[in-house]
Amino acid sequence: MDRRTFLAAAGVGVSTALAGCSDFFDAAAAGENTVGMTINRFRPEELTVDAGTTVEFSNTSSHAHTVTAYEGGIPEEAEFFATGDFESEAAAREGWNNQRGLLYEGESWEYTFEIPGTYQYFCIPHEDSGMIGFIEVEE
Ligand SMILES: [Cu+2]
Repeated sequence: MDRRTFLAAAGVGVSTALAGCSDFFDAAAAGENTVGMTINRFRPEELTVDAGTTVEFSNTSSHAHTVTAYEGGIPEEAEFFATGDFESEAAAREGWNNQRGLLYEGESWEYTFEIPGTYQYFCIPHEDSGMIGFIEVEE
């Protein structure tokens, strides 16, 4: 297969995955332990990882997003997390008002999930559109 054929084949694979409704296929396209983003969704919306796994949140869209934990939506012993490294959900929301803590197109941000449990997070500008995600961390 020459380079051109390969690129055409790869292109077909990517668009098929993006067109599908299944988070499973989107996850496969984005790679393991990676959460991608569309204009107003995290892909996959739910991801299960082992404790100690570093998850990459990658802005694969042309819109700016945030990755912001719901303070009441993470395990009690877990630390709050957010792009922009804010210390609380309120601080992150205030930061967004000042255009801070945003991930722009092509940027990514990593977080290591140490404590088992369910983590609920969202994108501040697209929360109302339902841009909410879950990371399930297993022992
Ligand atoms: Cu967003």
